Amino acid sequence: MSRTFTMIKPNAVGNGHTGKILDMIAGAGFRICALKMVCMSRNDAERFYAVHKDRPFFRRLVTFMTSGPIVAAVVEKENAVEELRRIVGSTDPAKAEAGTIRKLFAESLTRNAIHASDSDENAREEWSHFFAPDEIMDAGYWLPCPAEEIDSK
Ligand code: 3AN
Repeated sequence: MSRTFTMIKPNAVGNGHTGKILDMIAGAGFRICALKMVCMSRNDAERFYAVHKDRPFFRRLVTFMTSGPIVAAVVEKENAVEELRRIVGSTDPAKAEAGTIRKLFAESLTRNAIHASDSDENAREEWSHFFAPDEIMDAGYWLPCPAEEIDSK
């Protein structure tokens, strides 16, 4: 089992699509291990997107990512990085495949609804911006507790 990091971006959160996107991720067989809604500061966004700091779209990206809350999550499945990027679709929504999250919810290359890490190593680095190790739940926390055990208390 492997994990990846995802972030629902301000346009998708603001348009009320958080629940639908999380449902698509869960429907594709992912378990949510960590989940949090936060507003990134400019400094947070600049650090998160540091690899893009020399790209022409960097300022636009930082301004967009700080324009409203985002929902950060760590999700788990076999081949998590590859599988999540498959259901997220291409960076450019015009090229995104039918049925992908970006095809449904992205509005432009910048306002493209969701981020998904592109490698195991980047996933670990990216989720560390949002989650302390003890905020990422192990399977034992979210596997359902047998009802009798609770009802008998
Ligand atoms: P992805 O998120 O699909 O892995 P990256 O890592 O190449 O794409 O780019 C990070 C983010 O930067 C994208 N999600 C998108 O919001 C933004 N971005 C990438 N390329 C462009 C571009 N040419 N113009 C505007 N924004 C861009």
